[in-house]
Amino acid sequence: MVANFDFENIGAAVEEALKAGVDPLEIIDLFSDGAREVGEKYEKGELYLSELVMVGETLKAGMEVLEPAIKGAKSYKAVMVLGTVEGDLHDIGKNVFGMLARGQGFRVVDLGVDVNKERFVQAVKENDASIVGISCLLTTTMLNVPGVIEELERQGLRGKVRVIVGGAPVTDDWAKQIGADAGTNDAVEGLEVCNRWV
Ligand code: B12
Repeated sequence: MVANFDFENIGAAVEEALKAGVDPLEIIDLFSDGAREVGEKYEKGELYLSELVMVGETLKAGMEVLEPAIKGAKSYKAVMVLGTVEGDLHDIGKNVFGMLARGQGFRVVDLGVDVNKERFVQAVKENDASIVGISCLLTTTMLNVPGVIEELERQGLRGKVRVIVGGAPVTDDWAKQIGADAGTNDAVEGLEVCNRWV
């Protein structure tokens, strides 16, 4: 459904799957598979940007129906500041991760997309956060992630927070090389790491 950008019917299909007892995490995996397939086609020039936009809308429509099935924690175990790095407008994966984190009892301060290093640091201070989650989907905007970590260091906050970077091009090795504590292209794996930290 994602790969066919069927944004009109995806909500009903997700609802049906949930009613049939399918695990919401399994549905997220299917979304990611569909997005990957589309991304590859776009890369090969088999799809237009307008179709990529429609895929984004389809993913969002599906996530809207999925969200209530994942939410549910009443108290929180840690505060996490989350945002998509400067220059990057992709937010679907970040929202998936944020939603799962909320569902597991984190208070998530979501700063949105195109977030510069100063806003990340300010939000850490204002919310007394212990985790910073940075999303990035473009190889070009990956270059902006080290700046956030440097700014945390400059302001004396690096020892107080753990930093996790996520997004399709992110690997744990790369994240550690740039001074983050962890990196992943999988929200569930990211959440396991955060749970170990608290
Ligand atoms: C939908 C989409 C868009 C939509 C975004 C809509 C939105 N609101 O987000 C639109 C159409 C706006 C878009 C625009 C562009 N896009 Co785009 N897009 C995609 C696409 C198809 C899917 C992304 C997605 O939502 N995936 C589904 C989610 C669930 O997966 P995910 O983001 O990876 O997130 C998962 C994990 O990574 C993780 N995660 C994500 N964030 C975080 C954060 C933390 C802390 C943690 C722990 C985990 C985590 O959790 C999620 C679940 O497991 C990808 C293809 C791909 N393979 O990713 C291309 C892709 C990312 N886009 C690409 C490009 C080139 C662009 C544009 C530059 C196109 C253009 N010419 O303008 C622009 C850039 C705009 C900008 N400045 O950001 C390229 C990037 C290539 C590269 N090497 O950098 C890709 C890879 C497509 C391709 N193969 O060419 N795009």
